[in-house]
Amino acid sequence: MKTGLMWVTAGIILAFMGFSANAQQTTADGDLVVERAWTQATDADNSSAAIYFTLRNTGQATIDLIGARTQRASIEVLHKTEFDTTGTARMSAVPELRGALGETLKLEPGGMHVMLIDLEMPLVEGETLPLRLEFYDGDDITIDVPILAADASGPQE
Ligand SMILES: [Cu+2]
Repeated sequence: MKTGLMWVTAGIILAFMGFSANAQQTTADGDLVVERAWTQATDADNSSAAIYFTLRNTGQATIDLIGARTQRASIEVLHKTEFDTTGTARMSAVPELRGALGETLKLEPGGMHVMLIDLEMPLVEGETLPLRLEFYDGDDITIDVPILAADASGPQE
């Protein structure tokens, strides 16, 4: 009985940790901290999604995010949204996102993001999406990205 209760309690704590939009996730060597990860729910008509988070460089060197991987999509690319002379938003692939010493990279709507293309199935609000971030120095970190409402504009403070 007691063991069962412990597992239930642990499950509840983990569920809260997984769902907290502002949960911090840090690489093993402590060189960077990922915060405020989120994405939007998608429907069957939309097979792509953008993922946002902030990346805080807490180490002694420049960090270079060079890729992302998830089981949930066929293709993952680093994207940047820029506005052309007519004010139209255009996304283009970038080879890396670089964060200098002490810098915080903000991936947010209208700017940098991780683009998931060809989703296996729609992203459901309330669930989380595991996403592995890969860095030039060989570091990697798997973050849990909370899936917010389709019209969400970011995690609540
Ligand atoms: Cu994009």
